[in-house]
Amino acid sequence: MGLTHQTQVCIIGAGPSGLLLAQLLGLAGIETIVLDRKDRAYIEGRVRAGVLERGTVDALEEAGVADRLHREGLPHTGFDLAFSGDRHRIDLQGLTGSSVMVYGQTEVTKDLFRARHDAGQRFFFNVDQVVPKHLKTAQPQVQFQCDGQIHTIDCKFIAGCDGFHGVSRNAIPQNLRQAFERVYPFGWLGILVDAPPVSDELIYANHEDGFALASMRSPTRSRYYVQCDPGDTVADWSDDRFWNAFATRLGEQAAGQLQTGPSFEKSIAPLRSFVAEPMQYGALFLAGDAAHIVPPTGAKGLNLAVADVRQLSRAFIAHFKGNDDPLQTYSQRVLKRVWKVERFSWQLSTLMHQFPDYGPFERRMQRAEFDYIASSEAASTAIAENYVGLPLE
Ligand code: RFL
Ligand code: PHB
Repeated sequence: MGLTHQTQVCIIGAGPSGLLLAQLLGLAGIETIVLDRKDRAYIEGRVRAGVLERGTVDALEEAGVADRLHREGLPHTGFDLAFSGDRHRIDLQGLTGSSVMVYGQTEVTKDLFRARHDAGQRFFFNVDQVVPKHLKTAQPQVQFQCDGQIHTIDCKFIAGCDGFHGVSRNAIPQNLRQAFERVYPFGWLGILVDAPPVSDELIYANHEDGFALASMRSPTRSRYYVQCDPGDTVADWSDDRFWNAFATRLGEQAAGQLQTGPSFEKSIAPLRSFVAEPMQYGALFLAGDAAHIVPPTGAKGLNLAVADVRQLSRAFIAHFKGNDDPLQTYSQRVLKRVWKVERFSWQLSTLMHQFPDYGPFERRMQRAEFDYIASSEAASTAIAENYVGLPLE
């Protein structure tokens, strides 16, 4: 005998997608239950994204969780591309009239958790054996285990916000789904350090030793990355090795400003492009990393997740007001934008990394593309308009 619960939308996953969806639906008076296989402290501590598009900031404002973001976030009006030491600034503000906000995903997640906690959100943490069921019927269910008991949630809809390693995507019958994937032959090693950022703006650098990215979390906290081998572990990267690689790859001019220090977080992320189609099956709707992954080079993953959730929340709200059209077309509408963002992230990753199978010809092609971008306002604008975020479809 298990325990049974009722809600309107059962949300699987308490990452940014699931929490924002719960918040936007909650504000519209729609009831949700949120499940996660981890707990709140673990989720809040997961260091990931750092750059928010204008549309993401708008969504967080709409959700009523943007006060701290406006106080503590760092507006950035441009960033640098560097190639073997040469630098070109992409003037986001000048080329598009828009800018981005540097504010960590950890902080977005904390703000959302606080808002949901204050609103009395029903959560289940540390859940296991999650199974979305009866998706093509009028009585869908989510079954799971928690604290040694079997629970069943009866709901109208299920939102699969459980990230790339979640179960929701695979609940769509295999013969009805397709996956498109590219795994890149390298990873990113990232560190956090309490030292002022090497530059006021982000620097994405391609050097013959590999890619490096200088980012930040605050005026006193830096987030730096280097391209590493896909099989590397953090044990292969002492702080000394990291700082040497990072300084070389950034180029002399920037490296001259570099303040180092002991890293207090170090992790490796693989790079992947992935899209699952469709993003809906019966009562199940996918959003965020559950349906698609981008390599982090364009800072798009979290932003894409938020764009999905914005559309999905509006579609659920329309449904409960009697209009089913936006839900019916959700998958096809969001996938159009997903593919454009996949294209940009893939293109920028291809331009900025060292590929093990590249020879002198490909290297010259990368250099020519960098020189073209640096000399063409049209090419710089194409990068800028993608970086600040494409409009919702
Ligand atoms: P998440 O954040 O993975 O959350 C999914 C949640 O689901 C839970 N879960 C389950 N719960 C219940 N049952 C199951 N069976 C479950 N399986 C999983 C997980 O515990 C988790 O809590 O997905 P979501 O919400 O869609 O959010 C996506 C973003 O987290 C992701 O796209 C970004 O972090 C990507 N990303 C970046 N995005 C940006 O927009 N800008 C950036 O600057 C940026 N930098 C990055 C990044 C990702 C990185 N890594 C580590 C992958 C930098 C890095 C290094
Ligand atoms: C980050 O600050 O973590 C970050 C910034 C830009 C990216 C990826 C990650 O493209």
